Amino acid sequence: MSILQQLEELKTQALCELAAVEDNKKLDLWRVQYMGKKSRLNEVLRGLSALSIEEKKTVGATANQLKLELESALKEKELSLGEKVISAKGEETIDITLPGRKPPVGRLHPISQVIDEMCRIFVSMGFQAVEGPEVEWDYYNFDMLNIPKEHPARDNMQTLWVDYENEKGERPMLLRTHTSPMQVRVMEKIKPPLRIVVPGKVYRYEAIDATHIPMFTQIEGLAVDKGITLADLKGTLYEFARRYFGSDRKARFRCDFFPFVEPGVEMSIECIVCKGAGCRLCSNSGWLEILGAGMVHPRVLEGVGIDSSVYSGFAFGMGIERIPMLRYGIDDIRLFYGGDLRFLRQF
Ligand code: FA5
Repeated sequence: MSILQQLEELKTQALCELAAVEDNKKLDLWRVQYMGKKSRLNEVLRGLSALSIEEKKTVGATANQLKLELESALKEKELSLGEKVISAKGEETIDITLPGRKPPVGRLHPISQVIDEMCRIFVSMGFQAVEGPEVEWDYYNFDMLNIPKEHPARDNMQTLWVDYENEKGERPMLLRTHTSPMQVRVMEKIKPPLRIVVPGKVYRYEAIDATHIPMFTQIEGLAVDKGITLADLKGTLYEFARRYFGSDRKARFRCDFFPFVEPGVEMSIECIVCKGAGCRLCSNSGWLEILGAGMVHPRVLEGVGIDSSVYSGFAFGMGIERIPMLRYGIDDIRLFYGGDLRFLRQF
């Protein structure tokens, strides 16, 4: 039998015997037999110098690996027997004075924590939090938002279709590309005055980089009442930025286009990593766009039967991942979904 085969056999035998050990006395015997000076493993390790260079490489690595495996199995066994002590009568008892072992405790994912915090801020401003479906009709995702079939704005939202062309070419289904379809679903059911926020996942067939991923989360905001103006929109979002980022962080609005608002704007926050100087996170612009917004388009209001000559409203859609990135200086969005506990445990 080759030395490697002998080591393999030794491993099986040692681990089987260790599994059967029930008390510390037997564990000591096991330790001497398999890990002591005169053990077979030690013999092999001592004899390495007599082997050829090639053999030394393979036998040495296998023997060292086996040593590590036996040490860790021994440690585990010691822990599991740790609470057992031998009484004066030679019987095994449990030492109840030992501290208990802490069970591993999970926590909410950082994005869930941010959603909670954001909802709390908006609820304190009079908004109500609601949720909607992630698999959506083309009708709500586009048509009712003033984006008809041939509208070029559909191209900006790289859509993942669930059912692109059904037999009659009607009501195709998709993974929602934004949370805005909930504007329509809510207004169909609730008549103004209304103020809601809608957090949830959205999906886009998009190239991945430090600020873009194909599944991300958004929070939609919608307020409809008599006399709502762009000043209300700006006031609400400045107040959100002040409460979440602190009063010394700069925020800016610029014009933007979305078919379901008029006028449309985007809001950006000064980059925390470079303080506006330009870096990878902000594509060297010094700013990171966090949301699109605007005054609800009269066609959207009329589509759900709300008289746009009486009521007006504002809406916004914020990318949630970018919010903690800007607060904590996280320079890659992929970290949220990489499953690396060293990152996740920091929240
Ligand atoms: C929209 O999705 C509009 N529905 C927003 C809106 C709502 C406008 C209401 C007007 C009224 P946009 O495609 O720009 O807009 O996305 C909004 C935000 O989502 C962006 O500002 C950004 O913060 C975030 N975002 C967009 N794409 C990605 C992506 N691939 N990965 C991570 N975040 C993204």
